[in-house]
Amino acid sequence: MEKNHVLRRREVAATLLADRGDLLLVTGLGSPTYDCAAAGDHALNFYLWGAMGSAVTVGLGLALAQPSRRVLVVTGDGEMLMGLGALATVAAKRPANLAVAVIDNERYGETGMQDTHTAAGVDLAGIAKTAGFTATATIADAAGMGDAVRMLRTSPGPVMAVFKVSAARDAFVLPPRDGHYLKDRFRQALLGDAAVA
Ligand SMILES: Cc1ncc(C[n+]2csc(CCOP(=O)(O)OP(=O)(O)O)c2C)c(N)n1
Ligand SMILES: [Mg+2]
Repeated sequence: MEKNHVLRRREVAATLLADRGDLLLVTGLGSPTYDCAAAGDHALNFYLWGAMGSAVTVGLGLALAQPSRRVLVVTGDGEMLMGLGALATVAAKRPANLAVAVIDNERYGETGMQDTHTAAGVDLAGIAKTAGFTATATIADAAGMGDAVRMLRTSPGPVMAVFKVSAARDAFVLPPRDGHYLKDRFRQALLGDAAVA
């Protein structure tokens, strides 16, 4: 049941991050990281270069530690499938400031475009909703983008939007890769002088 989805992942990421304000961003490894870097590197971007399956739990920890800040996790369908248990933990903690965007190309893009289970119809938004997320949506065309972005930015969380995107590949856009640098840069931008304590 392969489908040709019309949304392009780079446009989705750029739309999600336009006028981002003081949004805190966590990105899942691989292509979603490149998509967000292509939208513009930022000190409040925390890129996960590995740790497949943990993007949502990293976002959850951040959301609980910084309850007055909006936290957005942008990850892939393969990464999300590997960390499904995180959705239950998020639902149990109910962080009102946590939003999850899944860029769903129905493939493990980074490793050769093997089908993921979403290609077989597994419904990530449905899983999140049933677990206890406040609101979820699956978006497959540009008409749904505005409402989805508003939900991710402002609706009481936890919320999830799944964007069904084309499996076309985009050029690599690689942000900094040094984990210490990224962690220190993020902490400094978020905490200022308190980051050194
Ligand atoms: C534990 C672990 N298993 C496998 C990999 C290899 N790997 C890196 S990215 C990736 C695919 C990610 O797929 P998805 O999240 O859907 O991102 P896409 O590239 O499709 O946007 C895989 C299998 C890894 N880095 N770590
Ligand atoms: Mg994928």
